[in-house]
Amino acid sequence: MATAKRGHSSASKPTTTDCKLTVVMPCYNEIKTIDIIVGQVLAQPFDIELVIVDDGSKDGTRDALARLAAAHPQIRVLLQEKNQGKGAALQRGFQAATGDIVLVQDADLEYDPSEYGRLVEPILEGKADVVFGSRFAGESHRVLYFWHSLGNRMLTTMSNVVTDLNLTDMETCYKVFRREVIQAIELEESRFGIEPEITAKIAQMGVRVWEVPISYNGRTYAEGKKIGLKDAFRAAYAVSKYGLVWPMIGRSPKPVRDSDHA
Ligand SMILES: Nc1nc2c(ncn2[C@@H]2O[C@H](COP(=O)(O)OP(=O)(O)O)[C@@H](O)[C@H]2O)c(=O)[nH]1
Ligand SMILES: [Mg+2]
Repeated sequence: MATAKRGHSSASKPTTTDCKLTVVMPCYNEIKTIDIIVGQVLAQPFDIELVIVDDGSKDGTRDALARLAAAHPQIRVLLQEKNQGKGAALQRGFQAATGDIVLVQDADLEYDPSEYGRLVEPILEGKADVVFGSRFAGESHRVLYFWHSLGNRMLTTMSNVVTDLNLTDMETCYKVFRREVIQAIELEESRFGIEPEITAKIAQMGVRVWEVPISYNGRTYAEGKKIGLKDAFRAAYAVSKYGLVWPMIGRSPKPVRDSDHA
């Protein structure tokens, strides 16, 4: 990682750099949004490697991805033979990543790539190993489902209880990692249980976690949102499956030495 190119909102702080950013995009039947989101990602002022993992799409997304990959050398498309879930797609994308920093980007338009600058800033400043973008930390967001947001808050609280992290949005898509950190974690969850699993394993590593506010343009079920009650139950199960060992055995976070950071 090295020098600064251009910042997000604050001109005085070092922000985007000529470090390489790998954006891992899990993608399942997103024909309505894939061209737009890919355009938005590639427009960000980073040296970007965009790893798109298609999860067995059947709506024409695969043809769109072939066209996009042919037009943009920064794009690598990985095809899952059959639908396996967001977690499996992320696992494949993380292993394929070659950038200094790895960031998760969903293929719908709920999260805004113009916020990458603020998301990577704590890592570039050498303060963080992992950054979560929080939809509940004060940025603008579309007003949508109450029960859905209550579910999110409950899952975050349950996760915090077992990990002893004070996150405000465990389920966020925007999770950013130093590549060495995410590639050191063995992941198992194939579907939406991946979010609490990543969070618990990050907590157990004792790396430095930061949270930054992000905006959120949530979509409705009519607009294509797919996550549902079943996924919430699986996430709750994953919170206890991967998180419970942590306070029980009273392990202290391992200090991260300065020499561990690029
Ligand atoms: N729902 C769903 N999304 C998947 C799957 N595999 C990959 N994805 C991608 O994972 C991301 C999150 O899914 P999404 O349905 O937007 O979740 P939600 O917005 O939280 O309801 C999107 O980019 C999906 O295209 C899958 O099997 N099911
Ligand atoms: Mg989504």
